[in-house]
Amino acid sequence: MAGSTLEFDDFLPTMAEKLGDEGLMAELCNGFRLLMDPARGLITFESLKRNAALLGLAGMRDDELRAMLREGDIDGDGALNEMEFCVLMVRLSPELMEESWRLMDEAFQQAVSSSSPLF
Ligand SMILES: [Ca+2]
Repeated sequence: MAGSTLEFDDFLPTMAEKLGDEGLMAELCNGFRLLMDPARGLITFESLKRNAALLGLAGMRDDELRAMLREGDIDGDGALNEMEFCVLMVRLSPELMEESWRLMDEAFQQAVSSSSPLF
């Protein structure tokens, strides 16, 4: 890595808030550098697993991460290059967002309907 000292842990969530969906798509493509294995310049299963939390994917299981790699791997080398990653992010992100909204909504409905003492 060519000496970038940006604090990505702090940077990414703030960025997501500020940019909204379309801006986030563009930045997700830039997320390639966060997720790649610096030694290979590719996103591998190991580098994806290590860094998935940066993209809000911390809850994904190993088989889901593998499926994601397989899905994005256009040239079949078992890893994602920058172009493959960008295409995959743009394709997957609406689904991921939809899914997290659905889960949040479900959790909320459950909390309300079980008349949790928290409410
Ligand atoms: Ca590939």
